Amino acid sequence: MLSKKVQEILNEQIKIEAESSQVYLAMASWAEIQPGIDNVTSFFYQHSEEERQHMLKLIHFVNERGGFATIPALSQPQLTFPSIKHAFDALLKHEVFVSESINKCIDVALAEKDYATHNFLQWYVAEQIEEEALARTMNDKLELIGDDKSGMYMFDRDILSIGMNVADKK
Ligand code: OFO
Repeated sequence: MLSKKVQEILNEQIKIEAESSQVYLAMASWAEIQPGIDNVTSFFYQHSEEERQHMLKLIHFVNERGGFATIPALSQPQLTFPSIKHAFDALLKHEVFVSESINKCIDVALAEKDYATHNFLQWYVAEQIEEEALARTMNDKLELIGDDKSGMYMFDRDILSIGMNVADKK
């Protein structure tokens, strides 16, 4: 059975995962109307879908442990970006924020001696390490590319495999 405090913090995390999905969905929609970045667009759509799965995993966990997962209202994310680099900067900042919020959940689980929730959250810790590493890799590459159009062509060509390579190093 979840304590009130653990249920509250996990419901907050459900909202953060749902908003993460919206943030990346907005990036995907913006990218879709930019010329020549079809794979960047797919990357954002896939990332949005993954965040929705993270939200659902939390909803099921809360409900299965005798709590009640509450479905939150969501705020509107940033809709447009001055450049692809700005979008990936925003993605990295958002992932760092999510990692901090997962750490807060763990703090509460430990304070409440809820070791099952602590154990469950380790999956999110590993996921955040991977996602932050991926976002940093993307930002480093975009920094090198600058305004070089052929570099951007290759970034878009390779982006889906960059994601897989970072995941393989785990
Ligand atoms: Fe939910 O994985 Fe990152 O944010």
